[in-house]
Amino acid sequence: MDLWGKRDDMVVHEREPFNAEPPRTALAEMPLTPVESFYSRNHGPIPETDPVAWRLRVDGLVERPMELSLQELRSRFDEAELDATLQCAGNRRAGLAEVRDIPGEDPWRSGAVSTARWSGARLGDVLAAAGPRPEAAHVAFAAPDVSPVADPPQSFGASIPVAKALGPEVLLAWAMDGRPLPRVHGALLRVVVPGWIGARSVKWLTRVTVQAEPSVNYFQATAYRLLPPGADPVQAGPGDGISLGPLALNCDILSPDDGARVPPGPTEVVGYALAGDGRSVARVDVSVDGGHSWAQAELEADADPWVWRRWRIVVDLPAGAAEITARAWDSSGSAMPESPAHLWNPKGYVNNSWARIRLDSR
Ligand SMILES: Nc1nc2c(c(=O)[nH]1)N[C@H]1C(S)=C(S)[C@@H](COP(=O)(O)O)O[C@H]1N2
Ligand SMILES: [Mo]
Repeated sequence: MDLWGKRDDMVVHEREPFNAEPPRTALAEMPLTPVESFYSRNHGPIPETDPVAWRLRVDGLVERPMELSLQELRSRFDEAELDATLQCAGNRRAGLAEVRDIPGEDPWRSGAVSTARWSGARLGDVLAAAGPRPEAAHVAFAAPDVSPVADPPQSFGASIPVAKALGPEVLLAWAMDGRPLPRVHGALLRVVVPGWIGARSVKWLTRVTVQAEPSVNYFQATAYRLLPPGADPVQAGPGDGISLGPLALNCDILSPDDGARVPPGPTEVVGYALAGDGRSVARVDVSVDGGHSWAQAELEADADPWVWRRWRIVVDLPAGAAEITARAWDSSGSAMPESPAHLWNPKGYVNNSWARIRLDSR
């Protein structure tokens, strides 16, 4: 269980808790990321769930609190199936860490993003059965994995606003790519919140609580918040900074690999772009001259907003040390900032600066 069934060439940032990402070229291979390549982000030891004893509690500001076995959940609610991309708020942190040190956080490269086909009950259906009271404003998720990272150590948790929780895309998923959820990805049940940072897709789910306020869990109230550049993250407390929820528009180059040796001349470049909560990717520009001139990449047809939009382009690589740059635009006309220096923040979240790779094309 060393690599939790992942491919041998995963970049392992930590073994305990297990934190690993695939090389970018593994993500280039196909639209759905095979489970063995899917990144894994954990804040504490991976719990083992007893499928017989396990129950999901649904409580808080609801008319009819419930306690459901997996069997009851599956028989009472329709099964929905949906492709969705998960992206960690720390994806591409390595680019920010080049600007200024980010102590205590893993330097994720391009691989803390992956796509799967999820099956489960719609959270909205389960909430409708429980009957939210009028004061209901947030839906909180609890799990048993205790994180030593939290101060004081506590189990992982998160919340999302009721309006998002009722969206048909938000699932309580028991399967990934048609198979029961693997333990490392949250068995027996996990939340999947498409279009939002991965941290809200709570794994090993045990409890859904409807409440008037956001979760006070450390990972909602204190971590996964964007602090101003001058703030001391060690001193940060509940409510400081911007709470991260909906994803920011982002894109990346997946092939060729950064640093690869590629002969000059026509070269195919492949990547993805992902827009935030319900927006869609409208255009991807690629440059081989550091952003002086741009060509538009060809976008894959599928425009489902919850899934990354893959793109490709053939560029004419100059001889010598070449650099390829990519940037995306979304359906609101928003673009990505040029430099990670403008985005640097003490915990290294949301690096959506232009994607860059350097190639040796002698
Ligand atoms: N219970 C629990 N859920 C969790 C986490 C965790 O540590 N514990 N990590 C979160 C974060 S930060 C991310 S990015 C995603 C990663 O999901 P994955 O490991 O299935 O790729 O799970 C989220 N859900
Ligand atoms: Mo994350």
